[in-house]
Amino acid sequence: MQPLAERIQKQDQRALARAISLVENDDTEKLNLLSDIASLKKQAYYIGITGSPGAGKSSLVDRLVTHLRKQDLTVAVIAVDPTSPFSGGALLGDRVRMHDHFTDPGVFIRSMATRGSLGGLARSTKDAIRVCDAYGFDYVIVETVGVGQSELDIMKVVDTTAVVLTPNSGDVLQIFKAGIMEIADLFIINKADLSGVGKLRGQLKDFLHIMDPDGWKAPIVETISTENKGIEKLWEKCLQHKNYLVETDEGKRKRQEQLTFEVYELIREELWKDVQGFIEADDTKKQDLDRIEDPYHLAREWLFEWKRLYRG
Ligand SMILES: Nc1nc2c(ncn2[C@@H]2O[C@H](COP(=O)(O)OP(=O)(O)OP(=O)(O)O)[C@@H](O)[C@H]2O)c(=O)[nH]1
Ligand SMILES: [Mg+2]
Repeated sequence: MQPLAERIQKQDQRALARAISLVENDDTEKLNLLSDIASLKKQAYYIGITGSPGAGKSSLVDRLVTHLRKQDLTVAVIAVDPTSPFSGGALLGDRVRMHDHFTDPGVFIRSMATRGSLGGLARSTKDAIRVCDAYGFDYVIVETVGVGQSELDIMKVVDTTAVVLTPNSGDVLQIFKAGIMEIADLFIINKADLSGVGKLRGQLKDFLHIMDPDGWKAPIVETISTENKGIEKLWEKCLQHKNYLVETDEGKRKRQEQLTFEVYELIREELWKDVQGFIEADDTKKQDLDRIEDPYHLAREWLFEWKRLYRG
């Protein structure tokens, strides 16, 4: 096992931070590290919190962390910030709103940005979740902004996905269109101190009625994170979903499906790096790219050439 993996197993937070930087920068050591880490898996529970900018996700996560710490549970928070090329420092403090937890050894907070990561933000976030799991946290909470493909991808690895909505924001339609409704296990109406809560709840129920899934029916919880209201109820619903996943074996199925997907994704990524290197090392190929007429023909030709070279 790699020394870094060993240090993570011994709960060295600096090693944890370093490992996440490795996956974020798509370091050549990444696959070896992740492979060692996979064998250390400790069964943390993953929770994803998504919603529009400013919906109150970080404030909610902050309250949840406090709630968990009171029960002596440890937690890692990964804040995904697709808009920012930076991570760490003051920016993280401001966006994540968790100043009180930064010095608590039972809490680890990390922001993931687009910087580096060839495999994409979703890929490096999933790897970071795994690294936090191997460290031995009880819970890993992932905060993502917005409703893009990369958020949807990230939400596929978490066990419970909570979607945060606010009154009078027009969020519901957005979320419905983006396909988030299908993956939501829990809806949070935050800023329930504002007017329009009843209307939002009604709209949400209408959409949920259209969906009418067979198994788990996503509950709606109201919170006012600034006043620490509704947090216990929110946690209760998270645990209910967790129990549902365990009792029905749905959780196992979900994780297994995700692992299969990841094997394919990793193969695709590694193969592509290989093929890309092969293309970019060849100047005539680069010239060909400037005058493509038939992309199908070119792709087939290059793949054929690459296969002949590498498969012997
Ligand atoms: N009135 C009211 N304001 C709230 C509530 N929760 C959060 N806010 C305020 O909403 C603003 C955004 O809160 P954040 O927790 O940073 O929201 P976020 O969703 O993490 O924001 P981004 O990470 O920037 O997308 C802050 O000014 C909070 O004080 C609430 O329940 N009621
Ligand atoms: Mg935030």
